[in-house]
Amino acid sequence: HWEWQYLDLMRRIWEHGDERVDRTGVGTRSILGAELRFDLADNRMPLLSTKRVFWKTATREMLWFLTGDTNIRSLCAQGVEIWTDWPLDRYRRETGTEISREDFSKRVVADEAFAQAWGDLGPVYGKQWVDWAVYEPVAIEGHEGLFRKRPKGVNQVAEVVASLRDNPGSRRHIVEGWNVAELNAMALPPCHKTYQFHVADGKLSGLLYQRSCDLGLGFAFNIWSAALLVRMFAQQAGLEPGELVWVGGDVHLYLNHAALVEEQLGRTPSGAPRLEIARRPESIFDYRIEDFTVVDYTPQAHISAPVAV
Ligand code: UFP
Repeated sequence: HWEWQYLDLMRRIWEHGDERVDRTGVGTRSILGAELRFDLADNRMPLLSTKRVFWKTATREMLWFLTGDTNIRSLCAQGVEIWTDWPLDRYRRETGTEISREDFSKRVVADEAFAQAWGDLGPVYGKQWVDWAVYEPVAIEGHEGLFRKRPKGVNQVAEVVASLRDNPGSRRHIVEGWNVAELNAMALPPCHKTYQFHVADGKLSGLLYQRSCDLGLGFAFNIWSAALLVRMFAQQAGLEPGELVWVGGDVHLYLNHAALVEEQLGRTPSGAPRLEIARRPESIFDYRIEDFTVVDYTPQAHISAPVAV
């Protein structure tokens, strides 16, 4: 079962990872560099069976990325709170207000001006994926060295769909989130920073390079989302799903995840969940949550663990 790769990696890091103080202050055990491979044939998906993964939440997030939106408002409106802690933190810090996460999220949904002021994450994934800023020189005499921002940036996602169709053999099918000049303006610099696609034999494979991976919590979402992205690109380009390759940079377990690690390493993977996509939308930007159904997913119980912010 593919999931042993994940559990073996978890055991290896827990037992042999370097103990390090990290940005969050929680502390991790960590290694540099890891690779996992998953065969996406027959609509199979890398959905963990050793704990329940809320794939719809991850799917809603992925669809939100594709809209280019960077405000948490539409996520909160759908009950998706995975990004809420960052704006909430800033709001509490800058206003000194004690507000619960629930009330903050409700206010973001109810009050558009409030959402504009406090709900934006900066130029995170969505912005970089579909509207990477481009600056071009303007020629005005006596004002050399002036640049202006093009009204529309680069839509990397649309360009990759086109290049998969027009030039399948290319080695440049890349969607990049790591916009060096804009990192400081982002609530969190991209973790799943680079996607590369590869066409062979009528099949589309994808590689995700994830610079930083919380193996106990983030990974389950990231691997699902990467596979989902490959499936959407494949459908749009008229290709069959091939392989998903996951490459991790700093792969770590938080020291306060001991209970999760122990519980999950005691479980045995089973089953082969599949993702059915109900229709082929006009473009990669037109998928809706109702288009996705997961079948044959019978996971073991969800394991909750604290998130390091
Ligand atoms: N993290 C993930 N996947 C994600 C995401 C965050 O694993 O998609 F957004 C984890 C990795 C790390 C922390 O533990 O969040 C980000 O912290 P840093 O930026 O310091 O690497």
